[in-house]
Amino acid sequence: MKVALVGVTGMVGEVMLEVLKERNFPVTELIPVASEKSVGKIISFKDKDYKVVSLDTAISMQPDIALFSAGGETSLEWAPKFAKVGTTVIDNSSAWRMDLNKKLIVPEINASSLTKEDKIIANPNCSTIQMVMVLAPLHKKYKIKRIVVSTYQSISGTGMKAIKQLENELAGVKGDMAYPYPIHKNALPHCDVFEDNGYTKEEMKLVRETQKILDDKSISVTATAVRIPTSGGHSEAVNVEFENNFEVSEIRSILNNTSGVVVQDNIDVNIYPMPIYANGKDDVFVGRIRRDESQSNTLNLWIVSDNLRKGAATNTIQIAEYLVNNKLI
Ligand code: 2RA
Repeated sequence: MKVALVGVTGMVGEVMLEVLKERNFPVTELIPVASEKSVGKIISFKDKDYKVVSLDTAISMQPDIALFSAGGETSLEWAPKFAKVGTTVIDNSSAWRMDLNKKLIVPEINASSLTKEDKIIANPNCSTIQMVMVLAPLHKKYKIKRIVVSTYQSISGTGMKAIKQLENELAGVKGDMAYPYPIHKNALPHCDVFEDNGYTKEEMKLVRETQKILDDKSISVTATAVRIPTSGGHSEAVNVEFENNFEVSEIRSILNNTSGVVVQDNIDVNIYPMPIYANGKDDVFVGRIRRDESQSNTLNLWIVSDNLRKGAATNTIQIAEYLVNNKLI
């Protein structure tokens, strides 16, 4: 499989290289792609050196698949050009997620909707992926009516500039700011830009993408996305109201039997998910499973996952694996 990795020098790009190697994805030739300033750089992959090339050069090499993590503008301009030469694109940006003609895929939930005709496939937002991984099997059983979610998002979701800002603040030195305020000893209710309705794009992604992935516009979702100075993964407090009642024991059993979800939930010995534990792992961890005693048919959950892995790189490569295994490329 000739695989182009567009945005190879970014944080998600680097994790995609790790995950491709870990999962032994059938890469016969790697085509590392980055902006002009990185062209010519050497990228090592599975004991072989590859030179970073430009987008134009990558297209001329006609990759079988292109894994994008290079921002929405690059994806809007270049994904169609790759698709035109027969390449299947899986894109991590928000560019194609709400496009009515593009699929938004979490393999464990809706990969079966993919066909050979899907040449540009959207990878959902990290905070959406971890939430729907847990809620999809519960929706199937109890039918979700409403979700109220508050996120506690790692600075790694913003990228290297944010990591550098926290390092500088901890060292007491001035430097470039990724955020409008200090992030050290702080919590910013501001992930991505604000929309006209007073919600941020990050919060509206949780609303819109959840309805698309679960294929149910009747699900009400409201979100508050908060940035906190962690680096291992995103955490989410989820309050979910179902149409039907449930037994908490049955919820646990369903989640314990959901591929890619790990239940960490024993308050007697302080067992619950945390970013320091989720960091570097591909599973979505769920705990603090408890009935919301203030409202019928309603459940509280705490969900943690590494936003760079299952939230981005691993989900992308799992989509690619599904395409290869089902002979869709
Ligand atoms: C964030 N989910 O955490 C967004 C994009 N990675 O900032």
